[in-house]
Amino acid sequence: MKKRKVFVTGIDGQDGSYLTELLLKKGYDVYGMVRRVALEDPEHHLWRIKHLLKDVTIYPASLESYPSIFNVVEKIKPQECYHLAAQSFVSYSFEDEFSTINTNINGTHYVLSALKEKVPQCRVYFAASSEMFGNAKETPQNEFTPFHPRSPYGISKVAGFDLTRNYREAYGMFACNGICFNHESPRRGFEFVTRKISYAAAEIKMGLTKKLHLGNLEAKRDWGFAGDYVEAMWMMLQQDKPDDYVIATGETHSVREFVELAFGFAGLDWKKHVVVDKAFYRPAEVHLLMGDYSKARKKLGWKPKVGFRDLVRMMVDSDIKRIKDRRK
Ligand code: NDP
Ligand code: GDR
Repeated sequence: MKKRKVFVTGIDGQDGSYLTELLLKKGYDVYGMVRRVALEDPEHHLWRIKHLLKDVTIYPASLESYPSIFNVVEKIKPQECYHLAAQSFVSYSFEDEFSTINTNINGTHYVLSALKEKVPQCRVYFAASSEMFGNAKETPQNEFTPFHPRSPYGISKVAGFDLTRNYREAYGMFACNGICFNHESPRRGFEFVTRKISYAAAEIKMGLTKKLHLGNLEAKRDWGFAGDYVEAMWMMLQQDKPDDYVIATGETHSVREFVELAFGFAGLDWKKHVVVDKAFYRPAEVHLLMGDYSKARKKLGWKPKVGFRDLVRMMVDSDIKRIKDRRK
């Protein structure tokens, strides 16, 4: 039997790497797009998918260029597409509003339009975000909670969400939004708070540094494990009908709790090392996010497997090992 072809944008990001592992296990023929610069220096840029490169086909393309995306879609003619690529760092979106908004909104529009032109039957997943709830009107947040984004990034995801829904309604495409809450892993980018904390705890334990500068310790997030969330993405595209789903753990924890736990696992007293630094505060903060994933549980049969404590431990242990391995 011919393998199903799947196109993953953002394949070299955190989620792209876990999703690709899942799709290969399920027997898909996996194609991804990365930026040209990544192919010039794969050792550095493609570290998360180094172990998968022999099993996937990678094309250069960029979210800024419709022709590049169109050409890739035309070459692959995928049956499923997971659109994960984005400028995903909320803080940076305040520093460069224009590029975040242009890249994220246009990029999503280009992907949807190219699929509609070349393979309208292709099932497509869009990586929407809990950041769309922003200053949320209710807690926990579900699929009916109104959006009130608090950053250029959040605004760009609301537009991507609406574009995806509209391609479903206007053109009958099988297009789904995954409203994913924060999900982390040992492959998380170093600028996000969880990885910044787990890596600093490991470095301090190993005597490489002494201090960790952080912003708002009181912000609360619903943190899950990325490996669990990519399963939900895949499940959405296997349903009879396209729909939108909240993917979350249903728990919320503050940055302070994450720090306490991470430093505790490393055998450290966080109060001796953490410095609160206004430089890491955001012009507008999202104070409290907690997702209600009951629709995903009922309709997809999905639930998170890794809990908060295990996630923190996994990240700290992995960073300590990473530093030890480097020393060998
Ligand atoms: P990452 O930041 O790890 O990955 C983002 C990916 O997008 C990278 O592969 C990056 O490539 C690619 N990318 C960025 N800009 C461009 C561009 N101009 N052209 C082509 N590719 C580009 O994010 P995650 O894996 O954590 O998240 C995946 C998606 O899910 C993102 O859209 C994110 O906004 C969204 N999301 C993530 C959540 C989370 O908690 N992780 C929660 C909710 C939504 P490069 O390596 O070249 O930069
Ligand atoms: P977030 O993740 O903005 O929720 O977006 P991030 O880890 O950047 O911030 C979480 C919370 O921690 C607070 N914080 C700090 N954040 C960072 N990065 N660095 C710090 O030093 C620091 N100190 C405190 C922040 O103010 C914030 O409240 C992530 C991304 O993956 C998005 O792409 C995704 O859509 C959402 O999760 C859901």
